[in-house]
Amino acid sequence: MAGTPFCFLHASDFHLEQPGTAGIETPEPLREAMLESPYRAAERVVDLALAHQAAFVVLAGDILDPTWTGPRGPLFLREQFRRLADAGVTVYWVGGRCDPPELWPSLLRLPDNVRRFSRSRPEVHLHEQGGAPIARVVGAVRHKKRRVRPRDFRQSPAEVPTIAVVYGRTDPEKLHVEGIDYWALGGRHRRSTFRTSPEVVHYPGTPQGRGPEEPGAHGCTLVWWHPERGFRLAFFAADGLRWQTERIPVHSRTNREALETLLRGRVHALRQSAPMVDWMVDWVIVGEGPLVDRLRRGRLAAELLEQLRREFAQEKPFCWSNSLRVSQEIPKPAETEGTPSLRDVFLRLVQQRQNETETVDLSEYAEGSSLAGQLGSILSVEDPRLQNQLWQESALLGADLLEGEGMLGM
Ligand SMILES: [Mn+2]
Repeated sequence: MAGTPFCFLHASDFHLEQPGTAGIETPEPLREAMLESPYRAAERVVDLALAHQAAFVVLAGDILDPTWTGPRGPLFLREQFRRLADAGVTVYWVGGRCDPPELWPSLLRLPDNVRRFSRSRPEVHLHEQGGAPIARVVGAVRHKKRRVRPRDFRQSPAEVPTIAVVYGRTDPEKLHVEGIDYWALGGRHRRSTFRTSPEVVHYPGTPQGRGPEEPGAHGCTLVWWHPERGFRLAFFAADGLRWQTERIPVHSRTNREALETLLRGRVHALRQSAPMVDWMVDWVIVGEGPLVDRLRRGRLAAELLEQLRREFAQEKPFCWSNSLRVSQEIPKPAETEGTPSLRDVFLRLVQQRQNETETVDLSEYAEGSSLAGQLGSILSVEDPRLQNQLWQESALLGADLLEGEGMLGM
């Protein structure tokens, strides 16, 4: 392919209407940061486009739902579009589930640098720079009743690369049609690249995680195109607040002081890895031993959580410990020779029973009791999810209760 090298920015799912989630104990400054986080992330995306002199920005849907943001959302976005307009950057915006063109307030005119796609049949824009075309951008709004039809996007071959902007779930395997070199997708909150050759199939994900189910860094993608090298994608973080689940392994001799040191060390490591972001951390302690037992059932977990919050949520960057719990994985019996401990016998039984898929039926234990009739329905568990939970809880309880059994024999 001939043509001029250029760079563009690919982003989606700003969801300005969705603040992050925070527990009731979250301190005020962090709650404030959480409410603002989608806006700050969107602003950083624009900063990145300007800093890297992107030729254009591609927005692949779910940018904002104006009915939920109120006037603030569209006003903010118009301001960001203006910043791009001042630098001569065009915005190609395809609507998704929450931002169909008809929801945009008609009183608020979009700046001229914004091209909104408004039809469900693909429209083609030729992007020019200095009077010469450098890229083709093809886009269509989501059709409410049907999945994306890749063949609708088919284009005749061109001298310049062609970028298709599409919102929604699609089968990445099917995104292979004549004349499309880059599928700029939106609607998935997790960043994912399905293919980089022969064409690129990429979701940049949301620029801001909203809760523990969206952990790790979030941002947008800067894409460089070169006539010989094709597309090169680079991730840039835009989030100001980051969720993380940190697993801390302990063993049977780990004591409280050692655990505190491990936790502190991990906080420092997180802060060092991204000094500009605030962290929301869920701690999971993995392992077994007396300490784990105390964490599971005593006051210790609450005390440690309190301590972490006092120590690391006073100054920026914040590291707020959202929760601290013990992993719910059932321990394995020890592989020792000789007479196994009662705990190991119990754990082996658990392993055996887990592989069987029978209904858990405890009604025989209630036989002869006056409550048998009333209890009948809860003593026989058929729901597989509930059954699993029951197994897990009872296995953990048993393992913990038998933990110190060696002592009894002494
Ligand atoms: Mn979305």
